[in-house]
Amino acid sequence: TKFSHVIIRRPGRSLSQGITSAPELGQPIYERAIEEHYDYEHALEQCGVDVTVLPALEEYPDSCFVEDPAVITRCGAIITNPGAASRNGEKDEIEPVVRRFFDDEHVKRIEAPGTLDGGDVMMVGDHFYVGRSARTNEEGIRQFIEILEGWGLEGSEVPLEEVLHLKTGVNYIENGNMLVSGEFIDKPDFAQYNKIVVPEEEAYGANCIWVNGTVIVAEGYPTVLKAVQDLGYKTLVVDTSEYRKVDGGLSCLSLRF
Ligand code: CIR
Repeated sequence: TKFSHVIIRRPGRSLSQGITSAPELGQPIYERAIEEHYDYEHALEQCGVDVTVLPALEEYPDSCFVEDPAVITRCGAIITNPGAASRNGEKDEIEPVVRRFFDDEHVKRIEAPGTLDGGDVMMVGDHFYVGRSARTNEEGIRQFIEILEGWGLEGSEVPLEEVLHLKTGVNYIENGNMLVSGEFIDKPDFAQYNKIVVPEEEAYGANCIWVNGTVIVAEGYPTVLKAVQDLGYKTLVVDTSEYRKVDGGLSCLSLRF
């Protein structure tokens, strides 16, 4: 795998109204969120990808989490049908951007009643694990796997019990290495990988991203950082604490392809 492109979208002031499962963390502060976003952009640039920066969309508080309305594979793009009502319209905002990179035959859509969030999709080579979650349903997964198979790729379903999205708790960092936390530590689906078990108190840190040999790790998760460095990866650390307040992390903030 080698990524050439990354798409990100600036947060808006409405980020403070984003969906959250952790209101006790308080609302994200816009000024800090913007600073963190610049740091994230610069980290990506250091990984040798071309970064497309989209403008904020105030009408969609969660729209900086561009990973959810689209999934981009090496064979084509899938515009999803996001499972949260307040986010569903984000698909129409991302589609024209994705079409700058792919022709018509290589852009497919998940259609209602199927729903799917890109945060539930984890790519491991040509295999895509798809979490069945509060956002991604059976029909969404069925359509998604059918599209993948049409391109010679494959997918499998992973039922989730505890976390929002699949990649909230499990992330593949290439070379057979997978960061696992919570309910994913003992899932048979991932038994074949070299698992790096993330301790409960650093669970948020499991959401790392691999970009062309470098692993970007969230700031404040020393066990995760050391484990990744011990595997020989170059690492970059980015503070995503404002996004954490609305359940967002490193992977959610970009589309990488
Ligand atoms: C949401 O609940 O949809 C946003 N507040 C967070 C989305 C995080 N995205 C992701 O894990 N891919």
